[in-house]
Amino acid sequence: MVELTGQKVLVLGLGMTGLSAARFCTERGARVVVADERPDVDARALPPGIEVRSGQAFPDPGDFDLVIPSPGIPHERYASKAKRAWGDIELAYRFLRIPVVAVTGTNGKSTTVRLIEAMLQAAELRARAAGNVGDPALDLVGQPLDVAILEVSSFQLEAVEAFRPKIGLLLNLSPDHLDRHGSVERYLAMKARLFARQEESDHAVLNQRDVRVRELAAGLRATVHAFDGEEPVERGASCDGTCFIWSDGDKHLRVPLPGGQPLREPLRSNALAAWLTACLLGADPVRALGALGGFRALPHRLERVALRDDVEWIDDSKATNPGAAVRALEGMARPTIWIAGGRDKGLPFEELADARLGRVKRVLLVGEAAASMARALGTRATCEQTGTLEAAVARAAELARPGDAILLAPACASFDQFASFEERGERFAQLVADLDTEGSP
Ligand code: UMA
Repeated sequence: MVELTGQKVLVLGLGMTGLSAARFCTERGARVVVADERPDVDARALPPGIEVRSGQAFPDPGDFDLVIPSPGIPHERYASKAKRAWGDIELAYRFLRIPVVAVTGTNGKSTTVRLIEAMLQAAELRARAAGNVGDPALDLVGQPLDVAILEVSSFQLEAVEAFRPKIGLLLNLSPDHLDRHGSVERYLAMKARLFARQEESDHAVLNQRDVRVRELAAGLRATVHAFDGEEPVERGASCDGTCFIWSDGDKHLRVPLPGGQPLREPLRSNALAAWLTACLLGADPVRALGALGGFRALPHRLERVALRDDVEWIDDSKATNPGAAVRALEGMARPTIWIAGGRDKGLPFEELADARLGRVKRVLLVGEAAASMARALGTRATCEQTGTLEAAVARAAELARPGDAILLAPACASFDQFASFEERGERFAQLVADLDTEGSP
């Protein structure tokens, strides 16, 4: 526990994190200053007594006992001058009195934390997810819970110190956020901080199919458990099509999937990681897996938005990096028309050309990255540059035949044409719904 009473605290950024950190510290007797470079911040939700400095340069971090940066503010902006700098994840960890599960990886984090939450709740453990998934981590402090589940981004891992989750999950690693971290190596190093303080009595749950994750496993102190959607594992969880299997050496526990339905990637891997975590926390394996039956995909993550004339329209707008798009494409069961493109984040597109593209009939490219993606895909796929999402949807409707799928998996950020990946996904769903209207008598 940390004593905040009388401490001078500087909160950097007044978004979701800043608001929760400022409230948290004020309630515990700290003298809080909140700084945000935006001039038009809305400080009405802050409790009284907090000084707000907006629309100006950040104060000197050295003048404060503790600096709490929001995830969007890079390390270089405060770290060298601050006496102590802890992000909200670190602060929450120091106040939580319950086991913490922390989930990171390039893709699938939010789905996995929601799965863990649902599985633990199905096994009657009081569990709640927070962190990068939406509700700030500090909201969990003091709640009547058995387990805290935190989604942790590479941005948040820049500002941890003693953070030691009981179970740390690394779902996958592919290049992302290079504009912030500068290099793939530094991005990977940030992700690895999840495990830095773990000891042998802690657990690391790692994706055996991901080569970058496997390489990282060798240096960990925690007990390693693998999950693998295709091959058996020695210690951890695997899938034989219709059952999940929890293995420890020669001991194997098989549990049938609800409804006996096989799961497609990437849901299969995310669900394996979640189930393994629930089992390690003592949840009943059968009840935990039962939660999968009622689980709905989160919005804009491989979400089926329409099935008309036996053509499936899928919104994976959250696939904002090449790794996520590859995972989506490789899980497609139908011949696929793939809509991709948007803002190029400087990530390598070669990974797309190396993916299994056998089911891709046509690629419709939109936005700023269209030309560079077409170059990277070369002769691996037939590409058309349609410019806008509107034009891509219209063209996809023209090209689709019964039995096909149309997949929006951009591999890029949305900011060239939309405010967010959510807005892009909603626009896609709307365009598809409008096709219905246009097509009806
Ligand atoms: N600000 C500055 N100067 C800067 C940068 C930001 O003053 O240089 C100010 C902005 O004016 C703004 C505030 O800081 O008022 C915003 O802070 P923030 O960008 O850290 O956003 P929060 O609202 O605190 O949301 C953050 C996460 N945002 C980011 O990591 C960018 C949310 O993840 C997270 O849900 C939330 O904390 C709760 O934990 C979002 C995200 O995009 C969903 N995450 C990335 C991802 O998933 O890929 C990592």
